[in-house]
Amino acid sequence: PATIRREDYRPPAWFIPEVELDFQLDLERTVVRSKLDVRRSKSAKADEPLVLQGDDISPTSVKVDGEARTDWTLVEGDLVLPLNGASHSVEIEVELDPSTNTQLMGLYASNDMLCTQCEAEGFRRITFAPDRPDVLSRYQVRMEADKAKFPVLLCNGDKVAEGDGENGRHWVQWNDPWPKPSYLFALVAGDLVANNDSFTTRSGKPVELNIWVRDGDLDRTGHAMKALKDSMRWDEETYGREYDLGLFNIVAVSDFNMGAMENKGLNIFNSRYILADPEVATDADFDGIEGVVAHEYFHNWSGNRVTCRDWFQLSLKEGFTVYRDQSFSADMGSAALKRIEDVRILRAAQFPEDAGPLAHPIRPESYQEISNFYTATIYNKGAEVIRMMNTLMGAESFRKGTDLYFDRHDGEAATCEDFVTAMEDGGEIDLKQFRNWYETPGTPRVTANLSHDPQTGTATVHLSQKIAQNGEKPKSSELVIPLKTALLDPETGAHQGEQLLLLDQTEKSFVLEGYRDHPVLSINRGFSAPIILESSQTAEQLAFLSAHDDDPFARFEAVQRLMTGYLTAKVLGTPVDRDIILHAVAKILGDKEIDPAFLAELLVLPSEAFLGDQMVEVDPQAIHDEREKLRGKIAVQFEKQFRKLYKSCWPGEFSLDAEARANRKLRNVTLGYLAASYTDDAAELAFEQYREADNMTAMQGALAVLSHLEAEERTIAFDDFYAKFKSNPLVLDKWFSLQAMSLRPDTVKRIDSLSRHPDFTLSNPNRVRALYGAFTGNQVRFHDLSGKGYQMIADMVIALDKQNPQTAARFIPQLGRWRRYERERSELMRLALEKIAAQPELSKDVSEQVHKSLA
Ligand code: B3K
Ligand code: ZN
Repeated sequence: PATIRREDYRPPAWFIPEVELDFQLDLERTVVRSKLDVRRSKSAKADEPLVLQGDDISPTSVKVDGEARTDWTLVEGDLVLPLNGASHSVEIEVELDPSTNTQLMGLYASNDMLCTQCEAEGFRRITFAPDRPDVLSRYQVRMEADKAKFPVLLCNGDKVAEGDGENGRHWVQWNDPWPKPSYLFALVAGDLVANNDSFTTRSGKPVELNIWVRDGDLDRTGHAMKALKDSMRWDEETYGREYDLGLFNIVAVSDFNMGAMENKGLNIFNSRYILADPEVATDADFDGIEGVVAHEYFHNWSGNRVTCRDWFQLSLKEGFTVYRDQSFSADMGSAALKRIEDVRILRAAQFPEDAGPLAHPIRPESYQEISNFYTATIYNKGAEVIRMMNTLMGAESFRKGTDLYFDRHDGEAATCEDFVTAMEDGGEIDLKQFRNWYETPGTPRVTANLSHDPQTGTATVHLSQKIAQNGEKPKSSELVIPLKTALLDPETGAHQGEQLLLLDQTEKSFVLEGYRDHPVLSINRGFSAPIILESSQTAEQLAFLSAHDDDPFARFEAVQRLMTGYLTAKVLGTPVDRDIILHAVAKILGDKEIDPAFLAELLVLPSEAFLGDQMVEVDPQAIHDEREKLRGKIAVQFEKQFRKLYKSCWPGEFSLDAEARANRKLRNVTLGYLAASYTDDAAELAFEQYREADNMTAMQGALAVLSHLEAEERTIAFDDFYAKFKSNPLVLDKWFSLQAMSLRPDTVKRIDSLSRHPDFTLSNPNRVRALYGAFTGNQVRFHDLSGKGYQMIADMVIALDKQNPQTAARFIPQLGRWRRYERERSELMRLALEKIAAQPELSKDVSEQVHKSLA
């Protein structure tokens, strides 16, 4: 496949100010007529032909200025039409069969409804067009369909007319006043009902809000609607951004490759990010909905009003919008817990990516298939880079920068460089060197050492940075790394205030005055920079921070570092002291001030995957064994406390408020420890929690414990759960996932049989992720030495690639980490990749990921 390079960007030769589309919709045969008002760019050559992208479509008719034309050609799917002159009207007709579109890109069918996904390059599967984000058009769309089968017809913008046609058909005319790139086009046709509400913008404009779902799901849309209204208010208050249409529609669909899509005025969502009630959704699901609804809504400004010039700029909208949704969720709930969650995600998904063969900067230099670049790097590291700007600039100056950015580029297709320049101009700051973050792949390593001179009372923080050398070569070497730091009194833990240390050279020292005693270093507080910290802190100092640090993230981090240090030493067979950990846990458990949700966070051991990431060579079984031993020891040592906590945090009547949620979380964590304490009643306890649960958080927590056990309670509970929820696909996904995450030795076999379960299908991405996605996260079973786990994933990828390349390609990185594992596993993983690579007809998506992983 061809490689597209950032440096090869050329502005479009033709612009399309106006687009008219007419859809005759049907599941098997849809006719699309388009009328494009094409204008030659002043900088284009006078005989530059019109090239309109197409993918898997062919025109049934082409007309220019009303005259039929036959002198067009199809070149690699694209329609090439010789044209002279400056402007024309081009009409094209295309026929589609949405029912056979298994890629879920373009126009496709999901449960008898029709919907679209165009980002990044799906519009070209609907009709021929300059399918690139820097061509913005005003769209007028007429949709016509059978009224009984498709009573609801939705598109971007405002509904301007509707009526009944012949033969039981009806039509609706839509007009979107805001020029947009083709990737933001969307339509939906189906038998849907709406949760209808309204919002008045701060300048007094009324907005009609609808969340469209299938009949029967209506009473599960309340949380999403609240999140939408909260987001609309928040964006007004925090960024001064108001909604700009009279109508905002959201539609939930069951078959969707990603989480959701920000199409102008018509967001389309994976139903898992809309539907929730306590009986079917966990607290984490509720949070996911709030975050994704906000994310898509925020795109209306960061993405839609100001869009991307080309796909290399993807982080311009995604990194910024993730940062915006993270800040929103932090404001809606607990900022401390949200930050811990954000960092967990970054470390679980982005750090490994940045350390492997698929590493790329947040603004990549090249790609083969853009769908492969919707990555944790673009999204989550992109968000960290925006967060660092905020840290450097301060909130007020940051806001001045974003105001100028929105103002200056409204209605335009902008670049990351435009964003940084606007932040500099509006916020009055120099970001010249900071720009290096945009082109540097890899997670920087920072070493931090503290020295102290009792004579002068000075403490010196010695810092140095090292840029990783992997993936695309960095052009630059020195990053601007903002490190929030405090020096804690070794007795009391008090400090004289937080300081921002800017590490902007390879090495730099900061001398701080006024420390009679040797203070304890608390650095990268709040995770102010997305780096790996290599500090020389002793276990004693970490234990001190884990008891005293007033920055919740830093306190959490101290516990994590303490445990990580212990566990990695154990795996390597290095002598290490365990008592210090047990003392730290005792202190945490004894801290009366601690909030239960935070306590639960502190008690969770670093994940097996994270521990593996700290090692030069990963042995998942050894890591698992050591981690379980420590868990068991903590569990036995503090069994009484855990039992007491477990009883005392019974959340009572269901509520979504912070206290009830905290109790549910702590309850699940303590149940996990009780089960790990070799008590005889683990299965009984978990089963009782399962039976008595009035909410999914408690049920799932109980099932997660049962899933590993050899007890009849496990079978009874899983069978019961299936019987209860078999008609709810989102809950059934949990049933598949929980079994795929089981530590039982027969898990690989169980997955094999689940893949033939009547409820399993490769056609639904949620179901595929539920089974196989959960399995690849199950370190000890996925990495079973038999290699069967790898083979299973390879075979699934090969089968899925024929239907849905985008979703298939998402599984490659798990195998792509083969170089990190011990020899035997490494070889087996590589063989699985080779098997995929040897397939005769791989999609561009899978081919790019596999070849880069093997290179
Ligand atoms: N912008 C969409 C991504 C869709 C990409 C599909 N290949 C979702 C989001 O980030 O909001
Ligand atoms: Zn997004």
